[in-house]
Formats: sequence, structure tokens, C-alpha cells
Amino acid sequence: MKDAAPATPPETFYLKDYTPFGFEVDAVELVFRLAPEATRVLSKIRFTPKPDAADKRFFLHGEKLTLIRAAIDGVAVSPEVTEIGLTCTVPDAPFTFEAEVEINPKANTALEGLYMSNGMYCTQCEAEGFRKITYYPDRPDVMSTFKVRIEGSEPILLSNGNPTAQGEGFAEWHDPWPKPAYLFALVAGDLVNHPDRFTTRSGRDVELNIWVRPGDEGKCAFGMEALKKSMTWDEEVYGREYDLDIFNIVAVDDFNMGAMENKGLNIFNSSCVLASPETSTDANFERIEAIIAHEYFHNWTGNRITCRDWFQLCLKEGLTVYRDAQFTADMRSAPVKRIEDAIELRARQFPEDNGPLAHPVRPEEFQEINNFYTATVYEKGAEVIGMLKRLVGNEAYYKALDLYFDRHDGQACTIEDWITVFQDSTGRDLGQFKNWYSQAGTPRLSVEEAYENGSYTLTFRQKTPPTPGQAQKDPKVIPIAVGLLNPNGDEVVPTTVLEMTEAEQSFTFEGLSAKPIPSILRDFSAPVILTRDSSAAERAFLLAHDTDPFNRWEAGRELAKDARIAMVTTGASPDAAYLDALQSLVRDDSLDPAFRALCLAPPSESEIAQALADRGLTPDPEAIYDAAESFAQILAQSLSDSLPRLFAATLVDGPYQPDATGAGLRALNGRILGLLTRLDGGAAAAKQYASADNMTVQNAALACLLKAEKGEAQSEAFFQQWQSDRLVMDKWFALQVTCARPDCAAAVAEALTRHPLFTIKNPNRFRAVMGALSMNHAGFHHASGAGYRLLADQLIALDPLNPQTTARMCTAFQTWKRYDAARQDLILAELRRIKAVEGLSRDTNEMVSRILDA
Ligand code: B3K
Ligand code: ZN
Repeated sequence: MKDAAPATPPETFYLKDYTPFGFEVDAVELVFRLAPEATRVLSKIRFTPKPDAADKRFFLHGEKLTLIRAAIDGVAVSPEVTEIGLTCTVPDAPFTFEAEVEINPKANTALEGLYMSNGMYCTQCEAEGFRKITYYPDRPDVMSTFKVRIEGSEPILLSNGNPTAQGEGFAEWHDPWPKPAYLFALVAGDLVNHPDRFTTRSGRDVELNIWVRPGDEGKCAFGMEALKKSMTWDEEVYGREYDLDIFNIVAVDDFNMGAMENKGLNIFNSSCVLASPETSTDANFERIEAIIAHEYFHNWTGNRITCRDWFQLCLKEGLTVYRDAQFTADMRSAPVKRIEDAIELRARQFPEDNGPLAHPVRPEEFQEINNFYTATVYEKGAEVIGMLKRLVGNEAYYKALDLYFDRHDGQACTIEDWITVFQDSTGRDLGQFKNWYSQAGTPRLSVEEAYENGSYTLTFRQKTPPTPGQAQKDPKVIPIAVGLLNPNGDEVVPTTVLEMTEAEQSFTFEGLSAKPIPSILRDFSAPVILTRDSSAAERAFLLAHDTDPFNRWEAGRELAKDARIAMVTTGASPDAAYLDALQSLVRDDSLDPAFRALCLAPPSESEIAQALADRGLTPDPEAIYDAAESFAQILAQSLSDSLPRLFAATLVDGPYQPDATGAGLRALNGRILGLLTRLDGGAAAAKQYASADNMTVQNAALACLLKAEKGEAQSEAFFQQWQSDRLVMDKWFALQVTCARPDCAAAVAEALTRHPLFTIKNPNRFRAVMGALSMNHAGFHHASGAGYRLLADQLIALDPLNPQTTARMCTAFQTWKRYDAARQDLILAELRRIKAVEGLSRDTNEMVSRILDA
């Protein structure tokens, strides 16, 4: 399945052009006669014209469908059919539209619509995949109930809602909750289930199932526990209960994203639900728990209240990411989660917000909506909710959410509806706050301090740089959480939220006996870049004394960044005060091991490149790599006396448990092993590999060995042990590339694309190799251009098969402007080569054009 070449320039859709559909859809009935290459879909849709509709045209979306017959009220009609849908003359009174279409799930490598994965049928309809299943008004503001009958020889036949009938070769489902077509789902296959039950607090008994391919039954227990915890949490924290008699989750190997919140039938990339100690790392467990929660939480924030149009995507995604982050914070450690989220935001959203792909949290135009499932819509969208909560306070936040659910249940809403709920329930004017939704770019926040006669003043300035299509930016409302410490380390002013609304604004604290040390932007209270001239000594002081864990970590992070930058630009050795501070922190057993592990994690090379670019310097990827290597070597040497003791002290006794405590210890242990490997030539890592009884430890040991170029035997053993497990093999593929030296990363990746177990058709495997290459900073940006060339070759090969995954991977090129002229030329040549491909998909064309147009 290949998107047709856009003969005319691709259409751009605009938020300002929104018009409601001219008809209500009262009910939908679908029959699926499954066959891999010729599935028949029979639809019966009851429409009622809206008397006051501005647009009375009857247009149904439909793509790659073969129309067999159509009828209105039982009378055959011949609609006018194009590549994007059909139109026909319809009565001015309620009527039933019927169609029979044929589709080819087996040929569907785009993994959108109805497709096959390892012999099983499954669907992905968000955002606009339902139109590849049948003719329908495929837009989120058209909501209806669905009755579905599936006919097929597969033992398990699933759809949304509650089961109503089943027998030999068929099953029937009814979803009583009106939903948009993007939440439709169907699964058919030879599946086994991991069953459980949950009783909601009002007494509804819900059947729960995780459906997997035979052989994977042993990897479902953790996901099921996560589901039950999510259900309880949403009742306790948001007062939201589940609303059907059954909740099904299905694991699918070929999937473009992580998972999908289809009503009552969540479909998951198997990597985001299957877990076992032997095959999954701690990071996998944490991610699985979060994604299960995320998809479950969508039942209220997304499904019961959905989006009016796709421009409003952040309405459901920002809020649901915010909710899953709250959940993870409650299940695990809140400070650790906050630090992890800031790292992620800086690694993925900041580059987007500061490059050619920058767009507002609520975009105002798109060509292909799948290109806007971005870190900005999701993660910055969640940050915006967090700021709103910080501004109005906890209690007001939950009161506003109650009003949101009461007022908008069953509706398709906008950001205006969301903001109005907060205005109505708190009485605040949120007009200026809305800038966060409409203006792209990361605000720069600078601060100066003044102290005189016990009075201490912080003066902030905010400025957001221009982004594509938005030259001017207005000041935003920025909640700045601040605390003040006195010089002996005691907190003299506990966390206070300053509300900045002007371009420049001062805040004064009175009655201080000495000039305090400020801790600014505690808990990362806003997604901004804070710049502040501060000495290494002051940062080391905050690293030792700040009561806010985020800022404590942040102080160390800033020190680490400064040290790297100095190493790259002046060849200076890392500051001794910083090394001392890091050493005492690592040895401080009173601190959470997970926190210590985070403090030991170096800033990424890409982050250093961005920091250099922000200072007007041109980053040299090789120099950044060398600095990272020598910094780690110096740190290892400075800690050499204590490393063996620390290593032993962080070994976890007893059987593996995927809980936060064990995971924190293993994270620290892994960091220490990395340092130790630099001193002992891999002896400890080899020993650890040989005795590993869980994937976290096995994976960490193998990574250390590969990095030290001492892991050939272990890598071969790993392959032999796990070659029949697809998810573990993804790790193996990725590790080779991640750990490769910059000068051979592209060659390693290239060789892997010729490995018998490599397949371009499986997004997980493709990402394992190509995603890992794009994240091996010095390898991808190697001066030879081999990394760029390989990625472009692979994207050109993938585009006709899977435009969505191709387009997403183009983001690897979005930072091209940071680098020197030679690298820029190399990247631009590759981008132009991709753009020139005949029949390039709309998805990839849009991404490449935006990156090039910068
Ligand atoms: N809503 C889906 C993402 C759909 C992506 C379509 N390209 C998963 C999620 O955010 O929960
Ligand atoms: Zn989501």
C-alpha cells in the first residue's frame, strides 16, 4: 500500500476553516467478512440531516476501497467516487446509507486501517485510518454507537464495547457509548488471554483480558496489575470509573506507535505491554506501566470527551500525558519522575520547539495530521496542564476537572472549552495563559538579583525566539517556583510560586538577614530555558543543600554541562569542586539510589551540542564525544577507591522485582559498572553478564562490554539465547549501534540492515537500528556523512511501505542548522534526495519540506 503521488501540491488544512458535518450519525452497523486479501465490509449507517447545517454536502471519506455496491434506504445508488471519498444525493430527511466495500489487509504495510500482523487481523484508525476500512464521515466530531459483526475462521474475534453474541465463525459486539470512528477497533486471530476481573467502586463487575500470541502468556501479569492499579487510581484521584462490562488489551508485533486507546479494546505494540524479568528491563517495566495507564485514562480524557477536530489533539493527549505522569509519580518516586520528564522534554521537545518543525501545542495547520503526534503536542501539552494546576492550586484544579467531566461528557471539544471550564470554575481570566497553546517556541527566562538592607529582588526577563510562521511572541504567564536558602544551607523562604506575566518583572522578598542563594524554577515549574550567571561554587552549594530534589539534580546537571563545554571549547579539565560534589553525592547512602543514578547520568551529547549552539558556537560532534569519554574516565579515576564497594553495595539480593526500589538500585549499579569498566577492562561486566538472572542486569553488562569493545563473545551468546524473542532481539540490534564507536556506527548499522533477522516492515526492528543510529550523536553526525546517507537510503526504501514511520524518523535531521557548513551541506543533500523521490508520501513530503524550509 503506497500513498499516491500528490499530483497537485498536497492540501493544507486550517483550524480556522472548521465547519461542522451537516448530518448526525444516529447509529452504525458493520459486518466484516474477513479474508486476508479480500475482506468485505458491509456498512449500514443511519443519518439525520441537521436542519441548520451551513454545509449540506454529503461527503464520506474513503481511501483505497473498492466499492462493490451502495444503497440509500434500500435502493441502489451510484455515488461519485474519488481517491479520497464519495458524494451522492441524499434525502432531506433521516435515511440509511449502505455500502459494501472490499479491502486488502494483507497488502497493508502502512499499518493504518485494517491490516495483518503475524497472521492476525488488527486495526489502527487514529487519526484518519477508518476511511481505509469503509466510507464514513471520518472526523472526530462525528460520534455514534457501533454494532459490529465479525465473520471469520479465527478463534478470537474482538471489537469495541460489550459482546452480544458469538458462535462458530462469528462474533457480535455493541458499543453503547457514542464514539468517533478513530476509536473503532477490530482484532481477529489465534490468541490466548490472561484474564482477570475488576469491580468498580459503584459495583460494576468488569472482565479484563490481555490477549497475546500463544507463547506470550507468561508476559502478561505485570501489565494486568498495571491496568488494575490504573483503574483504582483514576477512581481515587479523578473520580472516574470504567463504563463497560469488558476491557480488552491486545498485543500486536507490527505497530507504528506505542499503543491505542480504542474504546474497550486497547491495542498495544507488544513492546509496550509484554513484560517478564528475563526479557524486559526496569525501564521497560516503568514504560509499560505508564502506557497502560495512559491508554486506560484516555477512556475519560479522549473517549468520553473527545476532540472537535485534530487541531485540538493536545486536549486529549496533553491532559492524558499529564495524568499518566501523576500516576507514575504516585506509583514510584515523584522527584525521579519529574527529573526523567525534564530530561525527555529537553531531549525531544526543546529541539523541536527550537528548530524548523516548531509548532504550537495547538497547531493551526497541517497537511498530514500523523505528523503532529509530537513531543510538543504531547509533552509540552502536559507541561501546560501542569502550569495551569500550579497557578490555580490543587483543589481548584480537581474542581475544574469535575466541571469539565460534567459539562462535556459525550462531546467533542476544543481548547476554548477547556479554558472556559477553568475560567468559570476559578473566576480567573486565562486569556493570556492561552498563549501557551497558540505560540510555539521555548521561552528563554533570564534572571538578575539584587540585595540591599534585608530586601532581596529577583528580576526576570522572558523572551521567546521566532519560530516558523510566528515572528512575534507575546509574554506568557510563567509560574516560577522559587525557594531561598541562607548561606549556611537552611531554607529561609520555602517554595513560593511567582506568577510572571510581563516581559520583565521583579519580585521582592523582605526581611532577610543575609543575601540568600536562590533556587529558581523548582520542580521544573515551567517548560522554559532558564539562563542565569552563577558560579560553580553556588551550583555545588545547591547540589549539596537544595531541599527541592529537582533543582538539586539540576545544579549538578548545570555543572556537568559547564564542565563539558569548557572541555570542548578550551580543553580545560573538569572543575575539582564539581568532581568532589559528585563523589560525595554518589557515596551518600542516605540518598535515593535512583536519584544518585540520575546525578551520575551525563547530559547527552546532543544536549551539549544544543548548549553550544545556544551560545553561538558550532558544535563539533567528535570533540563532544571525546570530552564525554574523557570526562567519564576522569570521574571513574576520581572515584576509583570507592567503586568496588559501591558496586557491591548496589547489587540487589533475591529474586527480581520490577519495583521502584529495586530499579533505582539497579540503575545506580549500572552507572557504577559503566565507570568500573573503564578501569578494569570489563572484568566486572563480564562477571555480571555471566551471572545475570534478569534482563536489566544482562543488558547493562552487555552495553558496558560492547562500549569497551570487549563484548563479542557475550553479544554472540546473547544472540543465541534470545534469537527467537523479537522484543529482546530489538534490544540486541539497538545495542550494537548505540555502543558503536562514532567512526563505525554507520557501518555497523548498515551491516545490521543486511542481517537475516532485520526487516524493514516491522517498525520496532527498523527503529531499533535506524533510531539507535540517529541517537548515536557522533556516529550519526560523523564527518564522512555515512550516517546521513544510510538513514536517507533506508527512509527512501521504507516510505512506499510505511509513510508514517518514515516521516517520524525524518526528525533525525531537524537539528541540521546547529552544525558546520560541511555537515549542513551533507544533510541538505540527503533531504533533497528524499524530497525528489517520485511518489513520495504526503507524510514524508511534509516533514522534509518543513525541515528544508527553515
Ligand atoms: N492516541 C494514540 C496515538 C495515535 C497516533 C496516530 N498516528 C496513542 C496515544 O496517544 O495514546
Ligand atoms: Zn494518548
